[in-house]
Amino acid sequence: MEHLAQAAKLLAQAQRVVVFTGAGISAESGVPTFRDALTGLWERFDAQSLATPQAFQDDPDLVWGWYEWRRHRVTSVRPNPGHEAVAAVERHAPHTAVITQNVDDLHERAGSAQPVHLHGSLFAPRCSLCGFPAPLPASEGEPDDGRRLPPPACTRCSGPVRPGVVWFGEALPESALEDAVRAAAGCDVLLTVGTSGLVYPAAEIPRLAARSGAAVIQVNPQPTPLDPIARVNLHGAAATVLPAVVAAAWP
Ligand code: BJW
Ligand code: ZN
Repeated sequence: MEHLAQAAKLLAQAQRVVVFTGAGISAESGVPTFRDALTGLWERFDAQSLATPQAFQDDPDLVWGWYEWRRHRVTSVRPNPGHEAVAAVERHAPHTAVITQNVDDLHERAGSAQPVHLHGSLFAPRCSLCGFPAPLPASEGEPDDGRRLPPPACTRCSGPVRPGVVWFGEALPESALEDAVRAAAGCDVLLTVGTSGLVYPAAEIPRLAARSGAAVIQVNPQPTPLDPIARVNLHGAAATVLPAVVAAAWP
């Protein structure tokens, strides 16, 4: 409780806030975290190997099938009180930037104005050869667990369409990374929620804020490598802890 009150006070007094989120914020909506993303029949694969350009080149049907299955899962779930609390922070503290590593759209659906997506989106496929944006395939219901699906062909060059996400070894979208760096370097408080803090360069964002003098507040049920830089560590689930912090900051 003492920690929660300290976090609430820091937030209420801040002029500029950054909320930095990872897969943990969507866990309670029913979206598995990245490290738990291979459930059911996908369990025999390794997420870190599938989320690579090499995997798509070697087996496009496998990778496209995995992402279509995940896109349908996200479409069928709803934002949770954690996402709603983030949108509430934006309403109370008008100079708030939401920076997410998530490829789902749950921040938008909870009312966040313009979350910055560092790792792209499940909803913005594009051609893997020429980069031309591709329409989302018409929904035929949830693809079977573990089912391969051939990617659609690009309408401009017939190349295979790929998910609009950032895979390991790929550069992050330049303007998203610039926005994130600028916001982190200029904020008074950075609230990091539900991220393992293991994947770079995104994991540099809370570290940059701390080096620039911001107070870092972390919400995570588990210890992470960000523990040492956090001024306040709130050990708990986002959907419980975030609404409590918001209620205490703006009673
Ligand atoms: C809860 C909860 C609840 C549970 N409430 N919390 C420096 C050092 C070492 C390596 C590198 C480095 N710099 C770059 C690298 C290489 C690599 C990297 O970081 N590797 C590490 C694994 C070591 N980085 C890259 O390759 C990046 N690109 C790059 O560097 O390019 C260089 C380049 C420059 C110029 C030209 C060309 C190249 C790209 C990284 C892209 C990452 N993409 C992914 C996949 C996206 C698509 C998809 O989803 O399939 O993004 S990987 C995956 O990890 C995904 C996530 O956004 C990201 C972060 O994961 P996140 O969100 O932290 O989730 P989890 O699952 O790890 O953790 C969940 C957390 O939630 C846990 O802590 C739980 O406890 C918690 N939790 N329930 C609150 N209810
Ligand atoms: Zn093309």
